[in-house]
Amino acid sequence: MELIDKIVELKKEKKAVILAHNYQRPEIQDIADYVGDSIELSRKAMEEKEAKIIVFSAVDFMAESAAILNPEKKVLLPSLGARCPMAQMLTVEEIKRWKALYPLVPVVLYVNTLASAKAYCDVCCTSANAVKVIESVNAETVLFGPDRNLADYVQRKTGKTIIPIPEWGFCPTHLLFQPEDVQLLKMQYPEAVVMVHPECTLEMRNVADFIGSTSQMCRYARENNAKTFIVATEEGLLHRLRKNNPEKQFILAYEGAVCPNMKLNTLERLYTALKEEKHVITVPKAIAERARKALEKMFELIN
Ligand code: 5XR
Ligand code: SF4
Repeated sequence: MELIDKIVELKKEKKAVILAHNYQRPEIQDIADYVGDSIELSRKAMEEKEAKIIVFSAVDFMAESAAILNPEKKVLLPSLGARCPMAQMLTVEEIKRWKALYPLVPVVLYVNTLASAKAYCDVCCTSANAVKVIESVNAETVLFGPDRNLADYVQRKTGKTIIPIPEWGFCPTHLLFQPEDVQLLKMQYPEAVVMVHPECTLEMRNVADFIGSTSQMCRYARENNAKTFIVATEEGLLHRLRKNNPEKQFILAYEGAVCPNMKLNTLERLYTALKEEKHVITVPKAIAERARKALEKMFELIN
């Protein structure tokens, strides 16, 4: 039996749902019940009342959020090594240090943080709703982490003072994009629309026709009449974009834009994870409760 058939069979037998982030390998996206960004997927998990097991094919912090929002389900991460380096950049000690410096300033954290960090913030946001969340926060100055580029993007959009914590946080994959590459591609495809993720540098954001998260890029590409798109985000999203828009052309703005952490999840590891019910992602109750409040506050502000 083929590996894919084995996974489908096991999935039924165990009442499992497979969720894949937009940056997962094509073969994983194809076998998944849902493909999306981490919050879309966590919400899907909440809707799947019958499911006992959630295989969350993504990185550590995303599986943690799913576990926090779905405490009665078993959340499995196919590869334990799939950890987001940006999430590691903001420790609880660092947050406490900034809070001590600015005791009256609210802390907004990007969901790309560990649950332990989320437990120390007022509200979370994703790259899709960061601007809306910051606008809704009743303060002109906000502590924001860990992504410095997203912080800068939100500051420009909202006019509020955003203090990045740490001062230097970044996504190593999105930092790889350079405007020179886009300029060359534009000579070849002058009509192309340029979509850039807000985790990219300001120089990259300056050459964008559209700046948005993975879910926003999907919507934009569907609704926009352009035939060709130059895309500055992790290459996995291009599989989804091409699949959903077969008549359009998508070009990755830099060939090497791969998140190696996301790619640690393979079909083989997903199969083993489902079969052996590993690696179970759990969050200590006290932390989970506080992190859950920050996530729920985000849902409140954006609805
Ligand atoms: O960089 C990421 O990890 C992906 C992403 C996205 O656009 O999907 O930035 N994730 C955030 O939006 C967090 C929520 O899903
Ligand atoms: Fe983390 Fe960047 Fe990979 Fe997303 S793409 S999981 S932010 S390293």
